[in-house]
Amino acid sequence: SLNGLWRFAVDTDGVGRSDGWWRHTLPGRREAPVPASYNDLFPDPVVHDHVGDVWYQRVIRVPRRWERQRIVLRFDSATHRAVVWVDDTEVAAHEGGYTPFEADLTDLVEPGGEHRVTVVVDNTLSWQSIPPGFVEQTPDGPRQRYFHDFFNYAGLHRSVWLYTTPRTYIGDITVVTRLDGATGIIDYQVQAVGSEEHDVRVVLKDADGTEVARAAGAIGGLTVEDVHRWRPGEGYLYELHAELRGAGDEPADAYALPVGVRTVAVEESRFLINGEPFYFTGFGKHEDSPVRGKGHDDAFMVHDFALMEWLGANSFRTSHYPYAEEVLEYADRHGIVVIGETPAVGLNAELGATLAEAVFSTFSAHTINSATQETHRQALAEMIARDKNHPSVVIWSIANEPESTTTASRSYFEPLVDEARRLDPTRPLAFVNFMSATPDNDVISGLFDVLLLNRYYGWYKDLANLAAAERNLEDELRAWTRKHNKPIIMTEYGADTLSGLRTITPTPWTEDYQADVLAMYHRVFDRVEAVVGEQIWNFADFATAPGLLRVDGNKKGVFTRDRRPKTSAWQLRERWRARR
Ligand code: ADA
Repeated sequence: SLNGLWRFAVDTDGVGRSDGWWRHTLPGRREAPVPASYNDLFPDPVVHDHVGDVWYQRVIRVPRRWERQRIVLRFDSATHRAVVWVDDTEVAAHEGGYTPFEADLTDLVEPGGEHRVTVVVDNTLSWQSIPPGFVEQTPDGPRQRYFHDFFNYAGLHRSVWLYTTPRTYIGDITVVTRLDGATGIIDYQVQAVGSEEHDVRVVLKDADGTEVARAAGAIGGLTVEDVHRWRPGEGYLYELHAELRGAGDEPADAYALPVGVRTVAVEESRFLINGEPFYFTGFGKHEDSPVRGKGHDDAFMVHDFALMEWLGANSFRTSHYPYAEEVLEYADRHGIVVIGETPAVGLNAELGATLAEAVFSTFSAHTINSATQETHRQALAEMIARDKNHPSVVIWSIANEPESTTTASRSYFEPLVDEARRLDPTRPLAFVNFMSATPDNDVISGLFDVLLLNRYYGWYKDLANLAAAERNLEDELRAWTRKHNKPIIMTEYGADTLSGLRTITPTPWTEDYQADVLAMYHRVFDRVEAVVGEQIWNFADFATAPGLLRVDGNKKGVFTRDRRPKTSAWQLRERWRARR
């Protein structure tokens, strides 16, 4: 891994693209850790609220034994876009902040040599980016504005790798699993890249390392009798060993892929895993922690999963972007169910227009356009390419709270839905529906398999009137069921809550009010059969954008930002543990 401290500069340090800074050593004034967002590292508002380019640089040493190998530089993410140089040569450029990209350095670097890697990372959001935003020119300089409710953390907040493979190598593997009674069938496809002749061999081992099936050929199937299923709560994994063999049968490349054998299906208003009805409990989350921002951290990850386990939660949504791969690998191993989401948050022209006028005193917004659609298509394709083999992922969420009531939204989403189904015909598809959408004005839900609803009865609607909130919530859920007989997952509900604020008569912002709001929703869920899941907004308090009406971030967490429980945690623990 190339994690650790890199030289770091913001373009206001006098380091710019027009000066060709990749040809120079960055001024050594600042260093930044990778993986981490850079925003909170320095007590410097210029860095915290920076709009535009930042620079990362370090020296890499290529091991001498990598002679005649293919050498690859991999970035697990660069938010939101990056250009990479090795010495003076541009080797990669990538758009989209939450999916990986690679540069093939084979013909550029010298085994045994040292090379300078320079990365410029640009955090600017525009009408063409996913997520969308715009830059407002103010007398004090540019300010980034956007239509989503989390801070625009940026930088190299996931791992960077330098790795090697043979010249002819396994470029990709796709597995799809099926069940036929007690028998599991794993359809696989191994894609080899390179000019050398090769055969493909595939061996499947169980969790003890015992071989249970084998096959030959780039495309095929493996059959396992009495298969051990991947199940919610029990992440049983087989391992598929794919091997390329050269002309003289010598091993060329090999790759081991964990495989969970499970099926996912929607039948009327039921959501089935392995043919059995599944009820989602858990959260919408964020990659968010003090100091690191969105920087991936194994300690925070394990702690968050341990807290979810303590509560008895069985699932979460990667709101509002694909999370670090480590998170999905953990979910695979521990049987946690995931709704995977693209970074298409804030694609809401109606809301954007209202916000733009009310908060930013500017024009009406156009977040739905063909350039955004193309960026969105790429983000969707990259998410599916990265995450298709994770058994934990059971639904793709194509967007969070987009506009969904106009003909423009219909023509925007139709081709994206077709594309998602072409890329992955096996997983149910959904989008997360905004609170102003109703069964009557919505024009896109018919394209999808599951209804994901974000509703704030008792907070943005019917504040401090939980009797009205309860009636209105139930009426709305029944109306959706009448219109589309599909499973409903409440993917957001909750209330901002200041940890430590208590009252005897529940009052908004208190811990007691949050507990009452959640209890009200749960009574309704238990009465409406089509509801197959509850994911509270949010697991923990998180940092938000300046400009939205927030006090020190979004406080809808069941845990504080440093993961101390609020009162509602015990109520959830009782409910969710009893359900298991
Ligand atoms: C939206 C949005 C979330 C969020 C929430 C809130 O529904 O999907 O990102 O922060 O509102 O708390 O207002």
